[in-house]
Amino acid sequence: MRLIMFCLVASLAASTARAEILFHDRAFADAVVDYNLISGYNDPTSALGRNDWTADMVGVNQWGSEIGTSLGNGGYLTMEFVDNEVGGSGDSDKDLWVFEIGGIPEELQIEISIDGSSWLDVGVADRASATVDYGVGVDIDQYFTVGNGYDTSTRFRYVRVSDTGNNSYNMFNKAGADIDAVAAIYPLSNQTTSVPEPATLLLLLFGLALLPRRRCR
Ligand SMILES: [Ca+2]
Ligand SMILES: [Ca+2]
Ligand SMILES: [Ca+2]
Ligand SMILES: [Ca+2]
Repeated sequence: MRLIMFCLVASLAASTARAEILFHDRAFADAVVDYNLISGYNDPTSALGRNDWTADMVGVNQWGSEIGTSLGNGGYLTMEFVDNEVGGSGDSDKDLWVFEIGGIPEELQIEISIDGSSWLDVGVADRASATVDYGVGVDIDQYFTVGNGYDTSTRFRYVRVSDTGNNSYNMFNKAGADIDAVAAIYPLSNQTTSVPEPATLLLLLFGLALLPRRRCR
């Protein structure tokens, strides 16, 4: 299941047509709550809504401030999900996808919140390599404990992404981690469209399940 979800999100970023089949627009973050962007590409709204990045931008790193925003050294961006929420899958599958983009993979501290004031740190998300240009997934279930009271029934409305200070800051416009979009994967039924052609989705899932593992690493 993890492999399928990884491929599924990968195809989401790689193909607009498939993205429209699989994920509803509402799966993506809806509003900017707070930010401190220490870069030239400092329009936080470019991180809202559906992902804009396409693979043909990777070679020459040609993407504009309308595609994504750059956090800069120690910068952060807090977003709210208004027409959807973030939940845990109940296992180690990725629950949240951060479309960190650009020719240099850069790491992010990720926090989530129910109310925007009390935060759960869900670790550092780090893209595997520049070839994984569609971002990085986050599993939030591993941070649920009896002590914090969070479980698969908990729904989070806020996500804060912060630059760790360990990234590349040579290009001011694109300093630090670069965010194109943030999407909730779980609860799955709330984030996916009601597909008008179920056969298409089934064929896609079947095809993805048959992909050689190495293609998805
Ligand atoms: Ca949304
Ligand atoms: Ca999970
Ligand atoms: Ca950058
Ligand atoms: Ca964007």
